Amino acid sequence: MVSIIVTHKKDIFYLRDCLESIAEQQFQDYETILVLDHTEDDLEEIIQEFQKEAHLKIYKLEEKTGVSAARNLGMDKASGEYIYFLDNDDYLYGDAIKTLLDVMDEDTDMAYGKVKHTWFQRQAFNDAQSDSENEEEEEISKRKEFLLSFDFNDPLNYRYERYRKLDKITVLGALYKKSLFIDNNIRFNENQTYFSDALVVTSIFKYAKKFKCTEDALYVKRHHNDKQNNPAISQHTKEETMPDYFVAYKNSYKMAGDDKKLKNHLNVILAKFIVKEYINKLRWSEDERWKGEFYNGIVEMAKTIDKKALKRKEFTRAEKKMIYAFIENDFDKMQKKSIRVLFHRKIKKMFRNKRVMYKTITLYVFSRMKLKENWIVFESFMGRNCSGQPKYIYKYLMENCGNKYKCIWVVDRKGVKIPGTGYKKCKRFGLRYYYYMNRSKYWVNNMRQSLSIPRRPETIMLATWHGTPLKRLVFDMEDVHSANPRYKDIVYRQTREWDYLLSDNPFSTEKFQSCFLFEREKILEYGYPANDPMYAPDRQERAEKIKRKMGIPENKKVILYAPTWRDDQFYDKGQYGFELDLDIKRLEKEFGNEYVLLLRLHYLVVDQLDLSQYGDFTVDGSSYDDITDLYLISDLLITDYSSVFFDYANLKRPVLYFTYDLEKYRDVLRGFYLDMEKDLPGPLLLTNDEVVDAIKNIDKITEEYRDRYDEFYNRFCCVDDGHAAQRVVEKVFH
Ligand code: C2G
Repeated sequence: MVSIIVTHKKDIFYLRDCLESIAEQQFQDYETILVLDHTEDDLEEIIQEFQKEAHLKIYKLEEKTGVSAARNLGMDKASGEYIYFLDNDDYLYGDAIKTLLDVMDEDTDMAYGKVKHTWFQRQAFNDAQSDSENEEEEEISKRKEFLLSFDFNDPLNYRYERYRKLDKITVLGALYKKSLFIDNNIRFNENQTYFSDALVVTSIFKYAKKFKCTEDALYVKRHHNDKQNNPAISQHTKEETMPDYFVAYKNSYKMAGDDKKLKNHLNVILAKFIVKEYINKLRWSEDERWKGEFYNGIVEMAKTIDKKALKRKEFTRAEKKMIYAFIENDFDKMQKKSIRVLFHRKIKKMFRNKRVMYKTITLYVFSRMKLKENWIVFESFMGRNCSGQPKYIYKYLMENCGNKYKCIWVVDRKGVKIPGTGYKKCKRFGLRYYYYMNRSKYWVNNMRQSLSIPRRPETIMLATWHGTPLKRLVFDMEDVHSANPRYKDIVYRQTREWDYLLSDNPFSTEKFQSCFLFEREKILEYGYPANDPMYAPDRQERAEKIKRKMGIPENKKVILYAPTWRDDQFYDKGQYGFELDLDIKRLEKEFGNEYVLLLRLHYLVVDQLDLSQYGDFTVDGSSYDDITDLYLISDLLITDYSSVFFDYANLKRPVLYFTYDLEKYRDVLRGFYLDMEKDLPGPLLLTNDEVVDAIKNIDKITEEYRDRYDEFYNRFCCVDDGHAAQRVVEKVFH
């Protein structure tokens, strides 16, 4: 009854989710037409696996290539009464097909579901979706109300929201009667690589007599978050796609015929393209075609614009004038108007957004001042404290270089303590921050720097990073579950600004190259300055002093619990929650006489722990600025997937892993570089019982893990020797 048309060229990794989602449809009267477009993937295994389950029928493109040709072939081969297009990197949620069929009746030509965008693989999406379904109920009913206010017999009304940009128009997410395509000879233009959906959708809008829609049939459209290695079609450059843009627009316009409403929509799409996208290309692109060939192409299309179609609130007066200049084919006027539009926008943005204002001031004022050769800006953990590698590099400079350097610390609030004297502080993203950053020759940062600071060519950035990676990072991650979806792209741009990257061991050196797509020559495998104190001759006395300062009795041993953050427990961008699974009451009962428990949550976790109920047994270490101090005073570390244990191992003290959510963390959220079961210097403990047991038998465990610990130490702590800061300073600062 239904033919699901899936086209495949590459990305076998994504295809599994796609086919699985089809196989799990309860509705069984369908076929999956899988059209292979000269793929180099070895699909034998996956085809065998899904042959029956997903009712596969395989066809190959012979002479032709491209999504359009593949979809056309799929339509030719489809035997169903209905067709549904599904890209090989997307998937269905729940019983999408049946849900669509249920709303169809005799004379309905198509039924729209909802297209939902995601950066997640299917399992994570499903989890998140079912979690949010209950919570969102209220919102859903509101949306439904809104939808119901539309005239359902007019497809454009419902689709209007999505019918705004040519590259947003899609045939996906809807079930069509095949006869709609055949009777009206609707096919994808095989000469087009991009935007071939536009003409098809315009034709559908023109010919479909009756349509239905349901919010409950979800098509999940997956973004590719790895623009560098694996670009999706929509991530190709504008310059590449422009020729197809013209073809798609013109053909769609022609197809609209005398349908005024459709024509108006197309006009608005073009006008928006001019004032939102073309204008930036004209201003910033070095490609001359934006002033020649592409300009002419747009003029050609703009001739059809009906000025009345623009009479909406969507365009400002200046924008309209710019569009009119296109209609009149007056390049000079258009350019002048475009400058005005951009100027208005910039001013508006500056008053709305302080950072834009400061950036502009930096560009026009600060960057014209002289560069300060001896200024160094330090930032650790986004200004949260003075710790990590930046702190120990700074300390070394203070102790060994006299007044040669002026050090500036970036802080995110008042009260961040900085050791020593003679330093300056500036608030992160304040005007002085822009000033110091722009004028200083050196930047030292243990995380990724903000891209909003205009950087001079002479600036030298030392990226120290903040740990040997256990969890897969950036380009080694297949999926990104963190809150910012443009993650990979942003990291790529940030890491291009790094002149040096510090590494603690050969393992990190190797991983940093792949996870940041980073050059070996710029990596300094010098060890971590923050680990220097662990080799200091006076480390014992230091530890006693810190213990006293924190009010921990001398006769008590210290268990440091330092877990990491969880990608799926977030409130907002960069703000994570934490659910404490460790049974503190129980630990207190068992070990209260001998130990104190020092709790240290990750810096991304904003939850505060209320420890008042545990009395003296617990000590709150979360707000303590420097974790190196906490390492020094603890006798035992409990962690999970945090890279703290790589640093801690320098002390050769026991480490336990409380990995109650190992499977989820490894398989869904992140994935690891190491084999957690084989490579770690301590046992994985899944329950509180096991934790209690392990602490009781800590001497036995130490004995058991001695060889593994030595191996681990030799592999990961082999560079640290107490002199990392010195090596770094001698290399980087001249
Ligand atoms: N950290 C801390 N307290 C914790 C956990 C971590 O102070 N409870 C600090 C430590 O300095 C640690 C660093 O943050 O070395 C990194 O911690 P991870 O938990 O490993 O987390 P993440 O920030 O994701 O960094 O290559 C390293 C990775 O990027 C991991």
